[in-house]
Amino acid sequence: MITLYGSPRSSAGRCLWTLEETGTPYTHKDVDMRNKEHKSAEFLKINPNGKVPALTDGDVTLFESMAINFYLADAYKKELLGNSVADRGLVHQWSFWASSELQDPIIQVFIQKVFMPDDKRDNSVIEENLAKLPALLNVLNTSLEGKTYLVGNQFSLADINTSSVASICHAIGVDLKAYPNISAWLGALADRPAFQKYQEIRK
Ligand SMILES: N[C@@H](CCC(=O)N[C@@H](CS)C(=O)NCC(=O)O)C(=O)O
Repeated sequence: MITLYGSPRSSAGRCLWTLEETGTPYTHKDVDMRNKEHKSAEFLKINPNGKVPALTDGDVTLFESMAINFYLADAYKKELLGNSVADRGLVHQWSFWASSELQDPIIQVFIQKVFMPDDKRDNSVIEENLAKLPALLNVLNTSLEGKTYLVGNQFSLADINTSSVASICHAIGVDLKAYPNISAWLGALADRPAFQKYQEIRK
């Protein structure tokens, strides 16, 4: 049986969405980060980084949300990996791009705006990282021109992994109306039944 650890409002959210897309039964265990459950000896056995998400599935134990998503797709819904060698390359490309290029500036702003108390907030970090976003969002917006999905005209992990990062823009006050293809893509993804089930878990 699969167990996914972590709040749906954390990086575990993209794994919960993927689990819903696969239709595979699973157990969800929230991890109480306010009470430092993610640093407990018990949880550190599952993820020695002391972070969520983590996944166990029989003998398999994994951390890193996008690696978990690749495992889930490979094990339970292969079409999410892309249907050709070229498409699988592109699914990896977008997932690595989202985690290594797009995510950091968005999270830097998120930390300052959402977690930092007013007296500790560093506006220079916010400005510096907001300034990086137009170039990145333009790459994504242009790549989505005339397309419903990022890769091969078919829903894949590229959409889950990339949109789960891009959508954090809403929480940091970046108006995605300036990027109409991204807005339309996020809207179409939000209509997916599996996404809506994941949203129910978030409530
Ligand atoms: N690259 C990791 C990031 C994991 C991560 O930073 N998770 C946050 C919650 S979104 C966390 O557990 N933070 C607790 C900490 O850093 O102590 C992934 O995608 O799984």
